[in-house]
Formats: sequence, C-alpha cells, structure tokens
Amino acid sequence: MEEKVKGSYTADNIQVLEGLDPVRKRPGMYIGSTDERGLHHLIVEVVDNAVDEALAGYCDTCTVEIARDGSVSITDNGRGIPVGKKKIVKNGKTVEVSAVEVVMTHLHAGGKFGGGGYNVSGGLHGVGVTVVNALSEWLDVEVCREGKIHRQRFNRGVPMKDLEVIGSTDKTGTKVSFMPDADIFETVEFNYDTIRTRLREVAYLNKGFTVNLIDKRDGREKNETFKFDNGILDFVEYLNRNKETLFPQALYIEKKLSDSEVEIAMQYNDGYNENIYAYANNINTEEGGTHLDGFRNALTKIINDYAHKNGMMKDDDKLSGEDVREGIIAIVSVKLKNPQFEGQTKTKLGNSEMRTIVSKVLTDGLGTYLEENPQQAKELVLKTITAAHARDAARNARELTRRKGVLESSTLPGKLADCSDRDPSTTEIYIVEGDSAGGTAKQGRDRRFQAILPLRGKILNVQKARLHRILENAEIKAMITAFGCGIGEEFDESKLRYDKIICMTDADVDGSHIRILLLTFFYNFMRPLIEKGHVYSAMPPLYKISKGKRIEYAYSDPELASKLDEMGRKGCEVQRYKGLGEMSKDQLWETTMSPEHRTLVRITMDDAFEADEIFSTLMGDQPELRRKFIEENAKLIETKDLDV
Ligand code: 0RA
Repeated sequence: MEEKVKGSYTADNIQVLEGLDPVRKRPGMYIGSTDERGLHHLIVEVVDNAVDEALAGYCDTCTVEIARDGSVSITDNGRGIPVGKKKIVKNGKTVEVSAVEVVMTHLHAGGKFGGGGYNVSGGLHGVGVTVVNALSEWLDVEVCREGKIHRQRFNRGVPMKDLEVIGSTDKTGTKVSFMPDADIFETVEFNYDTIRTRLREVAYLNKGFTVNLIDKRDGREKNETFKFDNGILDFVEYLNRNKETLFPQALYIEKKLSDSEVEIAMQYNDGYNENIYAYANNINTEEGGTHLDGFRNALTKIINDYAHKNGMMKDDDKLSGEDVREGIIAIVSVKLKNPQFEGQTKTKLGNSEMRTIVSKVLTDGLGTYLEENPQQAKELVLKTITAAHARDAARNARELTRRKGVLESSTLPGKLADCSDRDPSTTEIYIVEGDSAGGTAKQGRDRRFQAILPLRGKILNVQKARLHRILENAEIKAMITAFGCGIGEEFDESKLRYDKIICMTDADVDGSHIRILLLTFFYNFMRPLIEKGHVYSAMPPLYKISKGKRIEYAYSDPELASKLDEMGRKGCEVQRYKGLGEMSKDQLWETTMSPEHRTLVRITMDDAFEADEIFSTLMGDQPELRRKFIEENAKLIETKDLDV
C-alpha cells in the first residue's frame, strides 16, 4: 500500500474509476431524485467538500451565493483542488490532463479515499462535485493554489478547454459555480430557505466554521452568516428556545477516541417528547444506528446506576429507556474514518465500534457531570422517576379500562341525554359546547335519534398530556363511554353507538379552538372515526333576519347580503348570534339540528399528511403558532368538503 503523508497530496494519488455518462442517465442513483430535493442536494455536495477541508484543518469559511441568473456558486478557502498533471485514458488513448479535470469528470476521483480526514465529502452518495458537474448545464471551477488562479469550464460535464491560469494570488481555495441542467431537473429554481436550513445545520455541526448565504436574485436580495462557536451546544439551546428547560445550561461533551470524534449536547425540557438527532460525518442519520444505540443504552444505565447508588430508588426498581428520555433534546454527532451507511435510505450508521465509543464517552461525561452537580443530578433522577410513575399509572389506567370494560360500559355518563332509538346506523350524537347550549339542544332535539353530550369548557389538549391524565379527564371519559367504540388499539367500529358524531360549537374563535381540540382527540385516539366519515361539524347560523313575522337565517356574510336584498332591506332587523346559547330551542332545531334544514360539514382525512401537520403544529409547543393558525383558519373546516 502506498504511504500518504497528510497535506502532501499530488495529482498522482487520484484514482480514475469511471466516466460521467451513468450519472446523466440515472441521476436518481447519485442524488436521490431530480425534484427540488435533488436540486438542492447539488449545493450540499459541494459544501461537503468545503467541510472536508475544514475538518482536515485547512478551511474556515464557505460562501454560497445564488446569482441573479439563478446559478449558484460555492466558495471556500481550503487547499484548492490539486492542479498538477495526471495521466488518464481518454477514448482509448493515454493523455495528460489536470487533476482538477480528473476530479470534475471522473466518479470517485476525489483522491481522498483511504487518506487522512473524515471523508465527509460526497455526502450521501460519495461522489461529490463530479455529479454536480455532470448534472449542470455549465460549471465553472476556479482554484487558487500554488500562487495562481486556475480556471476551467464544463458544459454538461464535458470540458470546454484545458485548465488555464488566469491570474496570480497568495490565497488558496476553490470556487465552484454552476447552472443546474433544466433537462435533468424538474425545477431549477433554488429556494433560499431550503439552503438556509441545511447551511445552518452544517454550521451547527462544525463549530467555528463560518457559512455565508447570499441571494442576489432581483427583488429577493438577502444575506445571512452562520457561525456557532459552541456548535451543537448552540443547536440544542436553539431547539429548546421556546421550552421550559430543566437546567439553565445544556450539557456538552466532546472527546476524540481511537480515530473517531464524538460530540454530545443534551438538555431536558418539561415536555414529554424525546428528540435525539444523530449525525455521522455531518450526515443526519435519520434511521439511527450504532452511535444512537450507544447513546441510549448508556443514558439508561447511567441514570439507573446513579439512582440506585444514591438511594433514590429501590434496588429492584428500574427506569426504562422511555423514562430517562422523556423531555430530552440531544444531539449526538460522530466523525469517523470509514462510515458504513446502511438501511432503506442509507442513513443508518453501521460501524459497530461506535456503539462502545459513544457509550463510553457519554458514561464518562454525564457520569462526571452528575457527580459534580448533585443538585441537578437529583432533579434529573426525580424527573425520570416521575416519568416512570406516570407510565405505570397510564398502564394501569389502560388495563383498568380494558378489564372493567369501561369502553363498553353500561353506565353511560350522567350528562348524556341519550336517544331512544337503538339502531346505530341512524342515530347521532351532538357534542355541544357549554352546559347552557347543551340544555337548549336537549329541549330542541328529536329525542328518538339525537343524543346530546354537553362539554364543560375546553377539553384537554391530548397532545400535551400524558395518557393517564387523558383517561382521567371527565369530558374525554364521557365521550369514550358514550361512543362505546373504545380507543387506540382497542378501537372497534362495530361497537360505535352512533352513526354521526357532530361537533356543535359557537361560530367564534373559542368555538373553533374547542372543535380543533376535539378533532385532535379523535385523530389521536379514534382515527378511524374520521377516516370512516363519522365526524361532522354543525353549522349554526351567524345571523337572524326578521321582517314582520318573516324570519330568515344567514350562515355567512355573503348570504346575509343576498337575503337582505331578497327581502328588501327596509324594515329588516338583523341579529348577529354570538353563541348557540342565544338561540331558542326551536331556532336551534330549525337552523342547526333538523335534518331537513341543517348543513353538516363532514370532517375528512383525505389528506392525512396535511391533517397530521395541522394537528402537530397547531397543538405543539408554540402558542404563538397555534393562535395564528386559529385566527387564520377559524373557517378552515367549514370550507372543506361540504356534505349532507
Ligand atoms: C481533491 C483533493 C483535495 C481537495 C479537493 C479535491 C477539494 C475539492 C473541493 C471541492 C470544493 N472545494 C474543494 N476543496 C478541495 C486534497 C488537496 C490537497 O491534498 O492539497
């Protein structure tokens, strides 16, 4: 094997493996796809080369610029691509070309394989800048190296001329500019925010590395710089920015161990979710892998050991992995020589040594932290013990409901005014906001087939509470027993006691909030109800228009206008309903409950993804977002499919 000395790279080290044709024929194989995602991957590929230079200690800045014509350039101050001559076989003949040309036109000619550094470059697919060249209408590369500025231009991967010297310089570095090929990509329009997200992540993962992003396109001029001196520690604090954290400062551990580098940052918040992001060589290993396993195993063991050792927990009690990860936000970033990526999307780290390495680094680092900060250690252990109790309670509650058959219980909730018909294919239940509207509805309904369940105030936000609290909630319990169909895994549509579940709330912001809380509950615990079209929203009128004895109702502003025109505006009296409670029992029946006159809107889940997003952004941890959404979409559900 050839000896290579760090930094003494020459053109001869470059191995030539294959040409570019396969890349243009099957771009998806190299960059995943040719949609927006694949397009943006081009930038990532080049930036990764700059990061490689940074990891090798030669580069501290990278600038990404979107030019006015929509092309992109990536400039770094690394060593520059080698420029020396190299013999290759071209069309059956041996010729001498520059190393730059070899790198740009030959897959796997990076010359860095098996050498020093961590080989981040080439990102997911290990082919880097060559692929960018192959998939660009044109590409310009400028290299500052050995005192000179060198330049070469390619069209669709083919060099237009040999590498030429265009000036002198005392700097080093590489600038790659390219226009993605519109014949290859579905779109060639770069999105500032997409690039921004990835570049910010790169900056977080490589502390001290400066990344500039500049947009020069007309009307969109913008620029930003990302540089994080505390790297992933800043990242964790950013992710926790809107949360109540357990400790004021996140824990940061960094260690180099046998050729690998491990960085861990972690911080607990008062939520119940677990968010651990694992990276290997700057690649987000979404499918996890050995580094993540090592982290999780060690975390569980350390906290259990500490709790036992300090008499906080009985010897035979044990905290589960879920308990110790409740409310955690952590980043585990490893850098290693020969990463093995496995799994469906090649984002699962396979190197088995990383399990032990990460585990050891966390055990040392977190172990020391706990020993040195007994107060914090105690709080953390108590938090995880609370989590364990809650999980126990939830388990018990679940078993209890199962055993007692609460789900099909014969004791219906006291507040329920049930219907007399027993055929579940013709009956309906109105979930009504507030006791007073509930009372009116009970008087106004057709008691043969209409049941009424009044809810007191807002129901629990099920995305923000633990299961046992959810099952203890009176309003939720009442719905579960009234519907009779069970929840979660035990959901059984055949036991459903009503064909229609109708949410009847006031036509205001509070009402739509309550309806969204209800839908969140159904979505999380009785999803088939929505999928099978059993859930509806009632539409109470917004206005009552009276003229003499004649009374009309309007359900929207345009309808009000046209009704007024129709009735002749003179002498019309308009009443705006502020809530269901303002209507008499007859009015409520006539406008909102009678199958003959009412409008029901079926809640659909056609676009499950969209719904999921609505529910999680809406019900997540950001009250601002939630409020904004409700204000903007107070009418959203009404504008969806109109049915029956
Ligand atoms: C091959 C070998 C070396 C560096 C590079 C390529 C390189 C590629 C790109 C692409 C964008 N920026 C880049 N910077 C460097 C090693 C150079 C040496 O050993 O001197």
